[in-house]
Amino acid sequence: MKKAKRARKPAVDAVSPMTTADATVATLTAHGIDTIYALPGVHNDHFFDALARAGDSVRTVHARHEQGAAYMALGAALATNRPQPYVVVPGPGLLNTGAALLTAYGMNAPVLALIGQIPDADIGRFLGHLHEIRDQAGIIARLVDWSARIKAPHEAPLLVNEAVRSMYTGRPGPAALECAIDVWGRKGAVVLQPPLPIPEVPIDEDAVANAAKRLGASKRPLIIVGGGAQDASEDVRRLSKMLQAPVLSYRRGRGVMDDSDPFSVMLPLGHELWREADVVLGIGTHMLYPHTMWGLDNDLTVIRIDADPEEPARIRKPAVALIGNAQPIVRRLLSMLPKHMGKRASRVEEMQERQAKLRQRLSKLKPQLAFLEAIRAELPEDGIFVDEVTQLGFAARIALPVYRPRTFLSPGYQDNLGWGFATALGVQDARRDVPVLAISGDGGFLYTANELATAVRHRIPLVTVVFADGAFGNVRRIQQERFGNRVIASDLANPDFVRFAESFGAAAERARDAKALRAALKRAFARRDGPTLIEVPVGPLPSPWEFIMMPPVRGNIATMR
Ligand SMILES: Cc1ncc(C[n+]2csc(CCOP(=O)(O)OP(=O)(O)O)c2C)c(N)n1
Ligand SMILES: [Mg+2]
Repeated sequence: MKKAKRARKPAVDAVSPMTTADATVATLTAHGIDTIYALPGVHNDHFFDALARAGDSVRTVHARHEQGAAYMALGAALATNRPQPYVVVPGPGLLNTGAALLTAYGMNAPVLALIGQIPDADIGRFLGHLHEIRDQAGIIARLVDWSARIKAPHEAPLLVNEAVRSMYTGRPGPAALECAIDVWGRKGAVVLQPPLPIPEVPIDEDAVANAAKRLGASKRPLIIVGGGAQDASEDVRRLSKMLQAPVLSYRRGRGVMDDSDPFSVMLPLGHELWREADVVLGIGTHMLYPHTMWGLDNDLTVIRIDADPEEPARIRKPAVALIGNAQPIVRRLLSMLPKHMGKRASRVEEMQERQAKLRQRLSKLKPQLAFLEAIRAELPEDGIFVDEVTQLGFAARIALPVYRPRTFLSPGYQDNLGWGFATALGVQDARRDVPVLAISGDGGFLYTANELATAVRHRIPLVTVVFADGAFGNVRRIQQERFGNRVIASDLANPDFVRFAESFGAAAERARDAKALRAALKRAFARRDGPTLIEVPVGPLPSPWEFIMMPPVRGNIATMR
């Protein structure tokens, strides 16, 4: 794995007396971790002092709200796929990070939550200590798959190592470590340990052969990719070519295929191809929409590749389940497939025609598409787009061309409004070498707009475009269309976003149309010393939902579930 290469040898391997905090920081740096997102407080004072004494080896980026710190860690983890810690106080501090941690779980992101605790001896006694919360460990255990409490200095290296390994083992995702206020500063004999190797999952050769046989015999195969395919991009592209199979992506799988390839298909075309498909290969995706909305029947063979052994059969048992990391499995499939298939007729022209027809249909979303064109024209191919739960985000998921893996970040099934701006700050902080663009609605942006202060303080050159329609526009449209125009709780009183951003010391301007947005973006990307906000005032935008929530096209939903 990438992280093993970057891992450093711990500075001390002999037994030496250290505090729990020092041992934790030393082990984090041994994993190549060089940044921690943070909001301090008395429970973690010894830990912060260890960070201060660690000097240049770890950069501490402090946010203005714990959710900001946790979203930034999420962004950094998503941008790099490397372990990314954040540290906060217990109780309210932990709960303030809840939505970010939940989203990290849903996105299988390697975020490490470091959470303070009340005095060790009093945990569970309900004495009313500062920030005490009932069963904090139990709450954390519901949010992540792996968690533990560090109870003594010598445990720190072992538990940090296990936490990091857990993030890349089985179903990937976040992990958490608690430590009590009086344990961080406790000194004891510590043996620092190098990072643990990530166990390789053996490939089930019979299952791969079975999948290769079925894919080789297929007439109209379809590949569906999710977040779990991001590191298998090259091999998925080869597989698509070999099988002449279109590859569908929606939110987390965007960028696995290069959208200049006509075989890279977005949701509405995928829906059409699902109806015709005889064999579907799902790679690192829940396949929830196809399974639960588009319909299944016995003429459709489903093959799944997933890191989580329990995932493939959750909705319906697939014909073949291949468990492990996508990349080596797809590679093995590629080597076996030629035995099971002849040369295939090219579907390039067919796919080009289908793409052209879809573009026609999508022209219904013209206002959104014009803004997305301006964005794409200025955001370089390796620039990273961070999506939000807003009209422009919904359109981007089905229409923004994406060319490279990990350059389109969307919150996945949580679709967690307000995640975008602070997450994008973490992305830009971790990838200062590429431009990062966040979009937001006026609703979503104010969830974490306070973190403009963090962006200025830490000179994070993120560019944010806020599309301001004076409403929770999506909610309002549903109320208008489906609830007899009884509009409730969906109008918004907004600040002047330009003056608001400027008051933090950020650069800001207003762009009233797509052309002005493009010009503003050019100026913004040229600025690398701090954040830029661009406000785009918009009216109501056409609904994208007919292209996203699509009806059954095969089988009988009721009997298949
Ligand atoms: C955490 C969370 N709370 C509430 C929602 C429900 N929700 C979905 S879209 C939306 C409105 C978004 O408003 P805005 O950010 O202004 O985007 P717009 O639809 O106006 O473009 C809301 C409240 C959600 N998805 N996530
Ligand atoms: Mg809005």
